[in-house]
Amino acid sequence: MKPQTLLFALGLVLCASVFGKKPYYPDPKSFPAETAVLTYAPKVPPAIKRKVPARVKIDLETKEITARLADGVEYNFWTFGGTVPGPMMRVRVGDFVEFNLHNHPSSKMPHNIDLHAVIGQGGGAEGSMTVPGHSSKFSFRALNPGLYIYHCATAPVGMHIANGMYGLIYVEPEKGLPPVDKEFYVVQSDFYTAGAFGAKGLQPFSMDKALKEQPDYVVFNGSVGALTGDKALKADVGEKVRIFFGVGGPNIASNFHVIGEIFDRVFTEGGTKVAQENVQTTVVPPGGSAIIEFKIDIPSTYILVDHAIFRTFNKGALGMLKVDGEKDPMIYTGKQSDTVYLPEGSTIQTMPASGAPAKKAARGMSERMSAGNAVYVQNCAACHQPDGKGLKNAFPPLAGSDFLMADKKRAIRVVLEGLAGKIEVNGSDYDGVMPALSLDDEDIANVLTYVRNSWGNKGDEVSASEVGGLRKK
Ligand code: HEC
Ligand SMILES: [Cu+2]
Repeated sequence: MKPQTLLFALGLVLCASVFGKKPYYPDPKSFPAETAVLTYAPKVPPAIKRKVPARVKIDLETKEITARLADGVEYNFWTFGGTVPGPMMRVRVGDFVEFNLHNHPSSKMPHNIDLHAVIGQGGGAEGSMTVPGHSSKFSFRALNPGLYIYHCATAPVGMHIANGMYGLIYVEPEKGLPPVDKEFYVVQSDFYTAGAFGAKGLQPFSMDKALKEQPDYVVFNGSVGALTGDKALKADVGEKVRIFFGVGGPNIASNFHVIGEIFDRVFTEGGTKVAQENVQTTVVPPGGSAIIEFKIDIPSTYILVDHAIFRTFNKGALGMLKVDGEKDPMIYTGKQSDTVYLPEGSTIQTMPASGAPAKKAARGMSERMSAGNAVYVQNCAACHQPDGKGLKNAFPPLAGSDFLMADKKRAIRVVLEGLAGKIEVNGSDYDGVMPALSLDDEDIANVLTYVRNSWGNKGDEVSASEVGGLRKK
């Protein structure tokens, strides 16, 4: 044999041993066994401390429930674990996961699970198809680290996802992530209801709107207000925050932004690289995710939004991160002055009329209250807040407002004509501008009846003719 031929043959053997060999996956029988910690949003399972792969057992139950989608609005959710999103799971790359899916006997539908972290038929869907009152088991090796969506993939798939069946599983890389002070689990998704946003009662799923991709609701963590008020995320000045963010869809990508913050680092698309630093808004598609990190410098209420902004102020995609701590005027001063600016010829602006078709007049107090609630949600809540408590120094409260309750005619004029100039409400001064809203007499009568009889307020009915009598001809 010529020396060249010998070298060539040797090369072949070497190549085969390096590239051709199947990678070696140790038998998980020798692994330590443990049960995964599952957490409900916005909680995140603890970081994994062990340095070796384990045999991890996960039990997850599918359950169909009726629950709150917004105030006064109920929905028949199909869920993992009884919540939307389903619980978050955390394993480590190389782990061998035994997955048990239990479908509650009260379910009407079969369900399964497609974990994007799984390499295998349907991401586990085929191995986990489970009829009501049954359990299925399949096992997988977590080959790729990253943050993955899981969802139900039972036909009609769109409907199972639209009804709430999704969540996140994080597969930690070998070295884990650098420690932070607070970790949060947030999932955005869209809902399609027979009634419009805010329409009361149990709302059935609208296949028509889902097909047109026109959601009535776009929300964080399964309902309007899941991350506001008492349920706001909390952190302190100086802390580092990490958000495990996913989009369940079914249809709508998120333009995720936190008002008043900048993302220091983003693992875009839920992958293992910090693909970008100093990010304002990150796009996350349905069935996708991102890991977002930032340090908090000053106290504030930071607002989590989908920056396709009508989704935030009109469809529910609004969350809060409340941060306490010491102010730092070297970073942000807060408002330093506020003076009236009224250039010549300026008046209160008028919002355009909606052009909605004429509607039936409400008969009686209870019809007025429910019609008024709908007007309130669409026209007033963005400023005066869903709970009527307003926002300090900006929007006066309607709940318990002495200004509102003292003078019915004045209240009608406020909504008819707008309001500017200094007023006092419950002992606090406000000097803002409320726009005239172009509502008709009926809507104004309904909304004022509603605000004068909600949140502890007690007043009489406001009629459309009372409003008409005060309308300037
Ligand atoms: C764009 C924000 C905005 C919207 C929308 C809005 N308001 Fe106001 N509203 C204000 C501001 C600001 C004031 C205080 C104005 C001032 O300081 O002179 C105010 C004042 C009031 C007051 C008198 C003060 C009080 O607290 O009692 C009433 C009553 C009121 N609004 C009712 C409504 C109703 C009802 C709607 C919906 C039909 C509505 N507002 C929509 C911003 C808004
Ligand atoms: Cu399902």
